[in-house]
Amino acid sequence: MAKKTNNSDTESINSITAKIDVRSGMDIESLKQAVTEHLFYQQGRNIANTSLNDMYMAVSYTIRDRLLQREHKTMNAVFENDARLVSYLSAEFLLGPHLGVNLIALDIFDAMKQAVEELGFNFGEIMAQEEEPGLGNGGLGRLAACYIDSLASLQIPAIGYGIRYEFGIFDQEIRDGWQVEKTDKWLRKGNPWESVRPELAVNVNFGGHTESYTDSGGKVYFRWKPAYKVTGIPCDTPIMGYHVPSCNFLRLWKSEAEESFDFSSFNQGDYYKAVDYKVKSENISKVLYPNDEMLEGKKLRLKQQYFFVSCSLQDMMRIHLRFEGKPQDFHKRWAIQLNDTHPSVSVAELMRILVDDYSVDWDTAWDTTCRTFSYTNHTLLPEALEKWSVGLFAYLIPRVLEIIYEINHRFLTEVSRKFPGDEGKLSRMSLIDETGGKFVRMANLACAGSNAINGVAALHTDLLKEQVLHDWVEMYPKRFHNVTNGVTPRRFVVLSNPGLTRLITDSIGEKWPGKLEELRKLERFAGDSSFREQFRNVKLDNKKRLTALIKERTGIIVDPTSMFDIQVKRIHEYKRQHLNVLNIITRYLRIKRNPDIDIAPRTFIFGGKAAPGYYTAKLIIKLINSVGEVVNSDPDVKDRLKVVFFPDFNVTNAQIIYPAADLSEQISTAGKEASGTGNMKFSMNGALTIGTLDGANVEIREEVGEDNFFLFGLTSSQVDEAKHNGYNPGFLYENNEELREVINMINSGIFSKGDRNLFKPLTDNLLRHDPYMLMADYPLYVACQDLVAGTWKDPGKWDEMAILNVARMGKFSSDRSISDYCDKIWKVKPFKIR
Ligand code: NBG
Repeated sequence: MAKKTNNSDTESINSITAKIDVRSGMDIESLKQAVTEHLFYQQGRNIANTSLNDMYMAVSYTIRDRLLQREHKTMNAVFENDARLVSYLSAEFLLGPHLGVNLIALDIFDAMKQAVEELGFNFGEIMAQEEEPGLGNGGLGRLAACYIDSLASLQIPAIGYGIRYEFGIFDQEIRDGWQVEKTDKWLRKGNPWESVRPELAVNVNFGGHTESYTDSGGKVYFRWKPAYKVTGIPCDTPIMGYHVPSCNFLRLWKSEAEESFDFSSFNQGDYYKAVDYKVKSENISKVLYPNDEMLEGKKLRLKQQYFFVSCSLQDMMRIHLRFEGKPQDFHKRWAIQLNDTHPSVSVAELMRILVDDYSVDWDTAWDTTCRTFSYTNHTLLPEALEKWSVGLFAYLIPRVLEIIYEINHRFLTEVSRKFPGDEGKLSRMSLIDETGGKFVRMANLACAGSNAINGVAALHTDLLKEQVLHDWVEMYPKRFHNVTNGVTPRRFVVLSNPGLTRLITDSIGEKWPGKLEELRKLERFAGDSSFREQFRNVKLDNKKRLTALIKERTGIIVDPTSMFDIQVKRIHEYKRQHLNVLNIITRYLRIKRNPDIDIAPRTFIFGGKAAPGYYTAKLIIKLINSVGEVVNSDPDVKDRLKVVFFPDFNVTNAQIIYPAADLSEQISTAGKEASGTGNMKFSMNGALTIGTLDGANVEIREEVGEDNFFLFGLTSSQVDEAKHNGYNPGFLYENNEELREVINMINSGIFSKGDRNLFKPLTDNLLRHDPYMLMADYPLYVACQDLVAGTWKDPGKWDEMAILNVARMGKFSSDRSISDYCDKIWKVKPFKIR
């Protein structure tokens, strides 16, 4: 980093200005000059009339210059060396703000901060200008974002492919305790990170019919005569590796009409039709569907999937041919990862491109396809398994459906050869579900056309193999792998938690963010009282930061010295935010019964969005807010309990929330959460977990040690067993006094201004069906929360446990996950550029 210049020293100024490079310089003077030039030449501003947003834009353009340079160098090196590339196909990338992580990756955070401050601006305010690209719903999209970060940091040449939604996940407001959705206009003020590449546009067919034709040699081919085409325009965002020279990119497709007006309709006077086509084309990339783990089955969603898949595969084929590769050698150039089934129509689309566009024979094309793809499953919930009606497929992408039928025909022949007479297997494994209506099963398509299939945590992979994909294990045992999820410590520790970062670096050196196993070296500080004290102070500062934000966003005043007990994630019945509420009410009741009871102050913080059409999830949000209103204002409570629903949980807010947690709530019904990744972000920031044996909790507990994890609840096999034996939640209610009082209290209308019906749908469901076993886990959860409260009374012990959590989180860096994918699945190696 350059030293600040001394204005009186003209000689030194001259020597520095001589070196200033506004496009690539990394010293403070170069950065200042670059920012000023962007302001003036690109934005038509000078320092005197610069708004905060102008400044943010200029700073970002300055950084983008430096990223593009590195991106070009990386791509040139890839071409020169004929490297194999990874393609991560995902309908979602929940990126979060770019500026901070890019500064950290380039190692110029402090230099830029100083540059901006010398130009007269507050750096924090400038960073706060960025509208995060919320192009994802939750864990699945955020995982994709962590993975492209790690791919770049490990120097694996890779492109992320997805959709450039004009409106990402909705912004959440809370009104009268209810969720209200607001359009996410993230592009309103422009996006300085993206480069639009119209020269690389591609067209995608929709509708129409297919026809066959014969070449001069008598060979039969098929041709798709589409009703219309939609153009995909690539919008690229550089993805910089951490402290390495490599920079990859994310290519997101924006849809446009092939031509802006259909002049034939226009000339016939049908102006409306002409414009309608334009609108319909642009609609494809207009908005992200806000459902996670719930199929909506809308036509536009299938159009989105096919659109981005076709654009991406055409683009990859173009790149492959530029290397002078043969079309059938596509798999030698590309390893494509399917992030869930959303992009799984790829299997048929690559077949279409090879067979129809490049005349590759079917068997060769199938071999190429299977060697190209691998598929990650992210859920066991049956309602999330995608299927599309055959009618819709035939209407939108008729040629693709024909190809799926042909794949299925050959595939089922193979199945019946391997399992003669097993009709059940044939019907379950068929790519077409004919058990009632006809549907294309996207998971089956992905499994049939991939060389590797993986779950996202050890338990999830085991359950997949036992349950949902059992037939596939019997058919293709070697295809199955587990790759436990991970998260990037650059965003979720270095950027989010500068205090902890400083403390760790001062103690064990600076390598750990790129080599998270190094954190083990912290173990020896767990018993060191001065380290513990510093650790505790860092946590307190982070809690104060969150306290201020809570006050700003909700008006609620919380005590930063109270225990921050936090559950932030999508709102879903299986994640059981309402179990957390039952515990809060239990504690509230104990205070009401005995106002002098010794209860250490606790602040319960929730955050998360509910799918707009998911009524029960929205009612859970209302319940949290309603309980909060009563508890927070009850004088008997004397501030010992506070309940906060933090609105609009997104990546930006998450970066403030995770570092401030004392207790992390990971309380899903065992067997339902595929992995979870929030659990990792909390632990890395020194929170202790209260959790079930579900998803990656199992492995987190293994790593941190059972003494440093608050475990409770039924195991996934106990859950199955209880259901099998006729689970009776009503009986549990009758026989547990505390539980009965809690449920009765909700039904009494105390939390709903006397309305006894408001929360009835929730309580009735718990008493009669309770599919997620809250009633069974309730006593175990409350007892475990008592243990948590007891441990909290011994701060030294608590800090020791928390430090050990941080020290033992090495496994959960997304760098480890990506290395696993490279070794087990993609067979690619890092590609070091100088
Ligand atoms: C989610 C799971 C999480 C998991 C993420 C990332 C879907 C369909 N699945 O448990 O629910 O951590 O994927 O793998 O969103």
